[in-house]
Amino acid sequence: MSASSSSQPFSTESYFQTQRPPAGLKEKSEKMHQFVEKWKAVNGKKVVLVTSGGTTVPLESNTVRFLDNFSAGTRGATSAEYFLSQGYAVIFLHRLHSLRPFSRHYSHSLNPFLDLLSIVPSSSGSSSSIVVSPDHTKSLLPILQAYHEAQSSGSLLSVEFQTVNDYLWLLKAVTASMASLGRRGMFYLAAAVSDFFLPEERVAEHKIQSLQGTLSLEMDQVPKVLKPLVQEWTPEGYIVSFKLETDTQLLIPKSRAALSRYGHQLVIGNELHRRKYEVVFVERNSMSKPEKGTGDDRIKGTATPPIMESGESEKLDVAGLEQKEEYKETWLRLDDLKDEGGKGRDGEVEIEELIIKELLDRHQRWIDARE
Ligand code: 9Z3
Repeated sequence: MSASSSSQPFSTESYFQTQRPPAGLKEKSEKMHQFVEKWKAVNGKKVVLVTSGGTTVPLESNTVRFLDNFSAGTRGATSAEYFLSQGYAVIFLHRLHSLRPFSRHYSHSLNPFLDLLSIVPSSSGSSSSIVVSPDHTKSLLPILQAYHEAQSSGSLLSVEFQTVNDYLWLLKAVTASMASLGRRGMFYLAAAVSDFFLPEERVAEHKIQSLQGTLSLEMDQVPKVLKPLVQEWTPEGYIVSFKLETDTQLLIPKSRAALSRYGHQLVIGNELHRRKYEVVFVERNSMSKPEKGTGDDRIKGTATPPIMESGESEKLDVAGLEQKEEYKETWLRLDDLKDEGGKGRDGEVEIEELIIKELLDRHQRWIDARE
């Protein structure tokens, strides 16, 4: 498979001009818009968009095969629960069939729900009944209560995507609605988004036949939509992106590079195998000045084009970024949470509890700093 393309890279603009919107976009966008409007009318209510799960890249339009991203959606589904418990209204934009808030505790592979249940035999000819086994009741109760609370208040809206194209169009649409929340809106972009895609004109209509021998694919780079999202679509939103690496050495320099390029508030770095136990918050040192002509200008409210256009290679001046003192890093580790006596709802410690706790303060400060 070839990962390079000889054609002109897609900018965000040319992407949306040439790639068709997915079926159902209008209805889903309208639902998200109504949700935002409902909560905007509630004084002081904060709204967060949580994106979650992997995106697919179909190889055929009658799709039999597709490329996928590993994410199960644990980070997003877990975080959504903690945001709800902290009073946020949550738009949960997630990959079809990935983990969802509340039901994630009973995923079919880890904790099949049938294992929770016991049959109570009939005593006098009436039919048998089913109950939750007593040893599961204690852990299920708070989950069910929180789920019912989210249902009755209408504070959780779940919207599905499957392909990277679905994701990009839905992200654009929901951001347009959330922009009107100003600083009350938070973007928590935890979905594992493909870096490469096949433009629709190069997607085979029917199942690719094996008769042709080897299969070569030339994929285009997905435009970096974080750039217009931060600088044009929602200049006031509090934006948190995630950076995933498998080489720990790259985590901090690449997170700094993303901050510098896009000018948003926070990058949460995580290494693939340690992601459930530790993450690093990378942000601008409040004393440091944004660089002129980079995405950093956004923190002064004067966004100008960033140093790197979409489609350019991600060459990193690691040494340069390491010398700068304008970034600070805060590591969050599960041990820190245990020390404070925290624990997840089902008794297991979850790093998302710590992440959301840290974000609350930062988001509030962002709101309070409004001029
Ligand atoms: C993340 O880094 C998430 O934390 C994970 C969560 C995908 C690792 P799980 O769903 O995993 O709990 O299994 N998300 C962002 C990944 C991503 O695509 N980041 C892009 C990048 O690293 C930038 S937006 O380049």
